Amino acid sequence: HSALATSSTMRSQKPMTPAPKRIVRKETGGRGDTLTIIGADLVTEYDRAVENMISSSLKEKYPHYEFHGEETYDPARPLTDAPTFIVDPIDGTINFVHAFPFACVSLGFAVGRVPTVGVVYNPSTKVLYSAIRGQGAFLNRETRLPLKGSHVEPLAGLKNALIAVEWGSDRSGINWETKIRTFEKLGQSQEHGGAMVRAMRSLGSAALNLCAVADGTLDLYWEGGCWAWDVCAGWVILSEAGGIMADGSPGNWEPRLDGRKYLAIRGSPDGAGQKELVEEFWSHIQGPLQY
Ligand code: LIP
Repeated sequence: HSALATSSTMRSQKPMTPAPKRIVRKETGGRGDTLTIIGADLVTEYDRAVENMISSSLKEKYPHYEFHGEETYDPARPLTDAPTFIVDPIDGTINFVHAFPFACVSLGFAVGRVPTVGVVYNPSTKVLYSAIRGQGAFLNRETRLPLKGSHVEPLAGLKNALIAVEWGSDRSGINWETKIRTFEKLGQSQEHGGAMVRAMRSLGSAALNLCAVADGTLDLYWEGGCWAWDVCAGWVILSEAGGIMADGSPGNWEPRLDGRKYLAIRGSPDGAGQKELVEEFWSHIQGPLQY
């Protein structure tokens, strides 16, 4: 779809993150988004250049595998069971544009729509997460996840949890209503019927949120509206670190890779408290998520 180039309005440019030269606004098209979300759904020339670099190199080395990337996604070619690279060249583009150092390259690979290989790299912090299904998850190639000591605390309910939620780019309609009513319920005191989680964060990168749940920094992450390229890599890392991925809507323990709503829970000793935390969270969701 056509794109409209505008000049960048960078306010602060910290040395660790290269400053995007211009922002290209997404228009109505491929992903079914609407023009009303233009202000929150950005793509820079860097997103396109990085995806181009990754896809050319992967296609050269693995010509028989499919490639599914955020910037070249074609809704006429949805995800299939074929071995597929699933890539977000810059996950956390808004952070990247604002030089907030929480953005990454998210490289996933799925077979039969099962997330199988995941690599997530944040160039600002130089932190690399990686995992292969059945072979464990690693931090900076050497340290196995979960980090020693990070999962010693059993999960002890939402009121003791640090959780991540995201606004996403679509700020209207039924899904937005469900999200904001759920955010309110999660934060509200228990005497008033809320869950009163310890705290909520919105850090702006699905892949890094999943890695933070994998390494035990976060207890839980919930989002509706993101895409397979946002979650594929992080999902492998999460599962291999002992975490679980459930559906973002109540009742489904086996979410689809392209289902667009996800609930991730960190590992704990013998998995204690994981299912209970999923069910407790589901009980606070205030309406449908329709993707
Ligand atoms: C973004 C995410 C963010 C989420 C947005 C979007 P982008 O990816 O990672 O956490 O809330 O819906 O998907 O657009 O920066 O690659």
